[in-house]
Amino acid sequence: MTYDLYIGDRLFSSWSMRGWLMLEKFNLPYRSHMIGLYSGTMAQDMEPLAPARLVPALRMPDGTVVGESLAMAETLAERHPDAGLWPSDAAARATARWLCAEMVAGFSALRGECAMQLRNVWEGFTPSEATLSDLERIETLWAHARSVSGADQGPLFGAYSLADVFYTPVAARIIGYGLPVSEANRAYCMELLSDPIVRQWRAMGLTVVYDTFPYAQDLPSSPWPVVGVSAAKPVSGGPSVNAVCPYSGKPVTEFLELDGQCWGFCNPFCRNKTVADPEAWPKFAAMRAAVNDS
Ligand SMILES: N[C@@H](CCC(=O)N[C@@H](CS)C(=O)NCC(=O)O)C(=O)O
Repeated sequence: MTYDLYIGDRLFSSWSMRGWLMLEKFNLPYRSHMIGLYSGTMAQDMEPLAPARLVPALRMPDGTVVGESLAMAETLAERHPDAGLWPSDAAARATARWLCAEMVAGFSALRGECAMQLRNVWEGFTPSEATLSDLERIETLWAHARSVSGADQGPLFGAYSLADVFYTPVAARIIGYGLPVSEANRAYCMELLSDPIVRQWRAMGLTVVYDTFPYAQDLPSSPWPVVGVSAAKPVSGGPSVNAVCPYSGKPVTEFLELDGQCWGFCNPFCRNKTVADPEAWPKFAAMRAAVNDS
């Protein structure tokens, strides 16, 4: 039983990120497929999923296609009642549904003005009044969630749930544009973005090189605060410490250098995602630790 998840460019597609998190964070089996959001192939790539026309889209094991992230969330929660997608407490669950629905329907100023991008932090961005008012509303909703759940920090409803999934791209906008929120809410945003799973999503996104960066701002930027500047860099040849790829076990053909050591991978994508954020990948970390701690 495997789902097929159709997503767009990871650095920018906030809805794709939600779709991916709802499978990945709750350990549901899936294969992901890229849709060419910016390459001009989107309509053609989506044809087999018609009438779904936006990403993410989910194909269920029986072939049924679900467009719209909230419908995907509800479908997955119904099919996997023990996976904890919604909070177990009924009041918390109802409130979490409300927060997700309001996210899908609202915050148009924030979404329009601050397109999600996971590359860097824009310095000196000035939000409009309408965006400030969206942020106020988001903080009100988060405070309400915490008053219902009693969780004064961490996931909104105590245990990680779909509410945290739906607000992770909001956290990326708050951090990526330096938007004003309370210290506690900034800490919550940083916690969402520091999740190793979110770091992996971002690292995979960074493997794509854009001739023109979509949604560029005419502003100075600083490094993404979760990771900083990666200490790894790609190199053209070995020999590497390892003979086989940490991810596939296949012989290595692509290389990176990190802290004076050369490591090998079996394909450029896995090498590049590791260059982007070496700490995000448990299998690579375990391989390094096995060599360096012995
Ligand atoms: N309401 C949809 C929104 C999906 C959406 O807007 N996806 C964007 C990418 S983040 C998209 O497919 N854009 C392509 C387009 O508008 O042509 C959902 O909840 O899934």
